[in-house]
Order: sequence, then structure tokens, then C-alpha cells
Amino acid sequence: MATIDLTTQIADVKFPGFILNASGPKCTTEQELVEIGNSASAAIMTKSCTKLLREGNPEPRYQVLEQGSIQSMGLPNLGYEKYLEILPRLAEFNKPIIASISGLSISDNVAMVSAFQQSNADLLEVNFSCPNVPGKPQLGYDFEQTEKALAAICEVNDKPLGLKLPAYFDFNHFDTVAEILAKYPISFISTINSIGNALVIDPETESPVIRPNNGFGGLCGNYVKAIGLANVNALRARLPEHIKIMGVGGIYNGTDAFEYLLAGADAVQVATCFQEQGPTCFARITLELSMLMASKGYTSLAAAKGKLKRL
Ligand code: RRO
Repeated sequence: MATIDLTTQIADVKFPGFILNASGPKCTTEQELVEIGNSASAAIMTKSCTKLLREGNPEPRYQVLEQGSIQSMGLPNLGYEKYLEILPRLAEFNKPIIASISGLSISDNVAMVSAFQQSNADLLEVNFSCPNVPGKPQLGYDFEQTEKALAAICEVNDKPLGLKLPAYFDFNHFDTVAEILAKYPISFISTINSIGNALVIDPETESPVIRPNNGFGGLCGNYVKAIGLANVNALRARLPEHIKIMGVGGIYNGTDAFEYLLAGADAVQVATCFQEQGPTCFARITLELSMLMASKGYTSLAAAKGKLKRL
């Protein structure tokens, strides 16, 4: 089989592959991050951190579903200082390290982005789209606050910077967010986060399947793939070329990854599938993508990237 070069690049950082873990599942503790280091994930992405350690929301807070999952984890993490301690110990894996940051306020984000400047994180991903902290709306749905936060973060940041965005559903919103992002020195976006405030009901128990927030949580997996593809493709069409796109949402196999590539993704992140199958999923999806592309006669990512054929 012809091997396909699946290496990719964001800002000046070279990634050894196209497929990495998404912030969220199994990337909170040092042991979990080491397991990602030992896997075929093209990078090590951390769970979004806050200034202080958080236990997260009450359980049950994650439920696998027939075609995906719903969760309201509530940002459980060790606190940013712990990640600053752990990151140097991940350098041995020789792959990019992405620190995900999710402040509960603009000043928290500025403080943590400042603190990570001195770290060995290769890239920072600031989360503008956590749907699961009661009383904290998703920043990415408030364009005024998005711009304010971005301006403040960029003042203190010199690392390649990415934003984790919520799903948008309106062409006006794609236009607006792209216009804002283009004004700032951003290297990438990751789109989409889980689709917030979904409600899954178990008819047997007549209850929601998760406890926090009256059962409302972020919907993930196959259910959201079409929305993820739309967000990648709509934003690719609107953003300057230097802003790269990591596609997220419903990637379980090589075909899913290929669809994100056609939509314009420069890399893809895996969440629910990693949660359910563990770290071997990265090698499997990578192999499936290579085999699919080879069978179609592609020899590079570039040949297919963004090459969706419109009807
Ligand atoms: O921890 C969470 O509940 C969570 C976060 Br920070 C996020 O960005 N997206 C999500 O679906 N869950």
C-alpha cells in the first residue's frame, strides 16, 4: 500500500499525524496524558484547565448513547498550576503539546495564558465554548465578549493560539465570528465543541440520563458530525488561510476523518470514540484514513483538503 504523508502543520509547529485527542476525555491526569503520549495521537491535548482545581459536576455526568454521548462534566481538572508542573514530563514523547485553557472570566484566561508563556506547551487552545458550568454562558455565543476576551488574551500571548468554538447554526454567525477572528493573531480554531444544552430522556425511568443542570448537557459523537462538518467548511470559506482548522465532532473512523479533510480541516480531534475505545483508536483511525485515501488515489493531505465537490 502506498503510504500517505499525514503530517500536518499549525503555525510553525509540525504534527506527526492528522489525528489527535480532543480536550475532554481521558486527558486530565498525568497518567492519562502519558497514555496519549504513548499512543498514535499526533499531539497531547490537555483537559481544559481553570485557575483552581475543580471536581466538576455531580455524577452521573457522562452517558454513552447509541450514536454518541451526552455529558455535563463541569470542567473537572487539576488546576492550571498542576498542568504547568506536568507538561515538562510530557516532552519525552516528542509530539506537540497543546494546553487547553478555560477560564471562568476574561481575567482568569489572561492570567492562565500569561502563565503558560513560560511553559513547554507548543500551542494554547483557549476554550470559548464550555456549555456545562451553571451560570456561565458559552463565551463564543456572545460576540462582544468574544472580541473583548480575544483582545485581552492576545495582549499577553506569544504562543501559537487557538480557540475552541461552539457550533454555529446561522450564516450571519459564521460571517461575524470569522470577521472577529481575522482581526487577531490566531493560529487555529477547533470546531466544534459539544452541542450545548441537549436533553436525553430515558423513557423507562422517565428521567434525564445525566444528573447535572436538570439533565441538560453537551451532545457529542455521531449526532453532531454533520454540524461539525458544516462549521469547518463554512469557517474555512471565511477565514484567512493562515488560520488553520481542527475539526471535532463524531470522528470514529477513517471515513469520518476524510470527510473533515474534504470540508477543509488541517487536523482532527477525537473525543467520544477515544472515551469509549481508549488510546488505540488513534492508530486505527490513522490507518483507516491512509487506506481510504490510498484506495482513492490520493498521495497527500493537500490533494484532498477542502476539495469538497459541490453538486
Ligand atoms: O468539562 C465539561 O463539562 C466540558 C467542557 Br470544559 C467543554 O468545553 N465541552 C464540554 O462538552 N464539556
